[in-house]
Amino acid sequence: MIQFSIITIFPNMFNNIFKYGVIKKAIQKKIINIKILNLRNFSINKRKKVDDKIYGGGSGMLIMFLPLFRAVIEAKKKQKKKSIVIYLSPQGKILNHNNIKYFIKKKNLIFICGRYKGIDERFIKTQVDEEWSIGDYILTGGELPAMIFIDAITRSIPGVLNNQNSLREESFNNNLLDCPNYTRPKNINNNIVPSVLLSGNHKKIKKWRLKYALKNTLLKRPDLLNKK
Ligand code: 4FM
Repeated sequence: MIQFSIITIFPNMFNNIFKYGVIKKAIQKKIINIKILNLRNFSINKRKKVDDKIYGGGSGMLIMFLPLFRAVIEAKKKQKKKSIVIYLSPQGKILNHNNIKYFIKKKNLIFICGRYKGIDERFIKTQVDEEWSIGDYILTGGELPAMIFIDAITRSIPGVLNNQNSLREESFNNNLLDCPNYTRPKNINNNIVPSVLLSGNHKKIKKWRLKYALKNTLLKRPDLLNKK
């Protein structure tokens, strides 16, 4: 079981996202559990304030140390195994399919979702174990990245996907894109499914798929071939 905890000022953003498909099943099978913590509940201010102006001036607000610190203590409570505190920001290490595997071995992942201009540097320095990013662009907050992390990690946990899907995944682990895939009907405006895929010859089909995976990768993502 992997415990995911999310610390956010917008807990309602997560109301529906985990109720579908593979993630829903993983929760039902108790392979993962997701806990949402509302940062405002950890404010010591009677107005539930969690942000303040930035020292040195300039526009925008910063999330304060103390509410984050208190929320992390709550997220770590009752967890016997070591927790990892992850701050999601554009300054983090960029997530890719290879480093997803590192996360599936963890027991308790705590995601800090920043908003406004970010969070107090002293929280990053003393409380954050790892800083991660989903890509080189700026979002309005860390909530969508937290959803993306949980989605991508969960589908990689053994037993979450069926065998067929996990085999497909292996090709991306190899730094290759998938080959083209087809379903019924065989003929759409004279655009016909490659005959080898209808042949039933599994050896030939495997060879065809590898060939077209290589072709796809060369045409669409040549940078992936350099890694091979
Ligand atoms: C934007 C967090 C500014 C902190 C955000 C600041 C992001 C990303 C992201 C919002 N998170 N990958 N890209 N977060 O943009 O993970 Cl200061």
